[in-house]
Amino acid sequence: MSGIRPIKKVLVANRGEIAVRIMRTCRDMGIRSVAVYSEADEKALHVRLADEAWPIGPAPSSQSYLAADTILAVAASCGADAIHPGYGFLSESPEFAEACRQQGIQFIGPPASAIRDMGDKTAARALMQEAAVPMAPGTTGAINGQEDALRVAEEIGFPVLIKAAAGGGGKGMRIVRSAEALSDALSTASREASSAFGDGRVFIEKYIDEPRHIEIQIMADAHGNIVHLYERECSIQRRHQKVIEEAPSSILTPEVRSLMGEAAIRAARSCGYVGAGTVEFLLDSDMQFYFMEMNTRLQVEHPVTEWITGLDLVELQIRIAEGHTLPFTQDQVSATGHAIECRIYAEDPTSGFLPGPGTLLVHDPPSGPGIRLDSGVEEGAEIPVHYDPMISKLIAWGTTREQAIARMVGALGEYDIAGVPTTIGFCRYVMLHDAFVSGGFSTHFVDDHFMPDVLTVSNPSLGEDMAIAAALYVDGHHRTAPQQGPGPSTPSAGYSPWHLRRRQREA
Ligand code: MV4
Repeated sequence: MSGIRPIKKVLVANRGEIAVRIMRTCRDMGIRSVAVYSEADEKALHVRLADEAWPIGPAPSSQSYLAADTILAVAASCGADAIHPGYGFLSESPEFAEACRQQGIQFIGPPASAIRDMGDKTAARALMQEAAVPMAPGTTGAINGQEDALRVAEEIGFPVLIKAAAGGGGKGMRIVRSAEALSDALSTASREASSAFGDGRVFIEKYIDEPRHIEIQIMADAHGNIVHLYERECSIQRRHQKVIEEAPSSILTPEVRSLMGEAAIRAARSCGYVGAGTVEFLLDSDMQFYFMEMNTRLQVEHPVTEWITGLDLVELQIRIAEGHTLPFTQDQVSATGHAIECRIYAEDPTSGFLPGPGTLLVHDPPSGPGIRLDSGVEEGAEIPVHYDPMISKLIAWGTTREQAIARMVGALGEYDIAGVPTTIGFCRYVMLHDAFVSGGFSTHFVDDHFMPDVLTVSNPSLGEDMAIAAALYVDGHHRTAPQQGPGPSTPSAGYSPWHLRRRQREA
């Protein structure tokens, strides 16, 4: 008995770029793909790209992309052997993973038990301690009242961080710098956690100041083989939303990288993990790393890992779900060059990143050597108000980090979008910033270095940024052909300060 259950038809329980991304790999593998779509997505790209498409309800996610029973009914009707949940929506619902299994449909993801264990941050800490995965000092269970909190806090020393057991992604966190502030913070955090998650349990960790966020991609088959696929640096975030990710991290030493990789593998093993997963760590200025959480899904930023390793993570997920063993060992994994991803959102960086849904009147994406664009939209599409306002992910690869940055700067300059505000100018600002270029940044980058006025037309400091960009572009880009200008009235399609200014006037 081979134990292989071939997958011939995959229902993609998601929308946007990730649904499109998954369907493309299905197509490569000769697997039929099934789209589900809400009333807001009738004309969406993921619907057009699928081999079949089924409506699942009104626009609000709760009545469509989160409607587990409806989606399972579609899976039964269309004869799908497997469901790929993408990220967000039902991807980290242990109940959904379990319901798939009970219906005889392969959930392309980990066992429900692993999702449940890693979803409870105190349970996760207990498992990590058992598995000798480094963690910030703190509790492995929930805090039991004020006295317990004070005892723990004094033992580990202030500042401490109160986190919600059911949280993750930064919701319901409180930094506490003194014993006097502890009791108020504890009740506020617990109350917030109750209303946000229906679970008021909180725990305490030593607060790591100005950390970097570095995560390890792991891949586990159902036969006990687990590999890591190196790290992604995700320190450039705003309000717990990643904006720019890269692989490899520019500051990890080979020693720390392999320690982190091994710790991530132990983390995965400790919860019986199967499939693609990510172990997030905080890295302090002394290069000590601490387990933060494990994400039990394919992540938005997976393309940077794909590019440096040459692997298709969705293909691996599907092969693993079919019961195949990993087709390579850790020794056979290698990384080449450097990849950076910019998430392009329909948000206005000059007004607090306010989402700006609307019609994508122009969508003219960049291309060229070392450029990948993962997008779920086409020109003329609506960016609906109901979902995450991400338009696309722009990924640049170079043999060196400098070349990757230069290519990204060039591509951001080429990228033409009209009709909605975008974070293109913001991403360009980051790419050109000294702190980013030098690699000396932490999770505080956006707070430390970004003020909306740096993107306005009259800001004189832009001139310096432009000089840096020009230098980078010339040094790192190694042009092979003259840049083509789109016409006499518009600037060159490559790097140009005027191009940025024109876009901002229009936005
Ligand atoms: C921390 C921390 C400092 N010390 N834990 C933010 C998301 C949530 N998963 C946990 N987070 C943090 N946990 C300790 N012990 C700082 C953060 C944090 C953060 C982490 C990664 C990226 C951006 C961040 C922004 C603010 C706080």
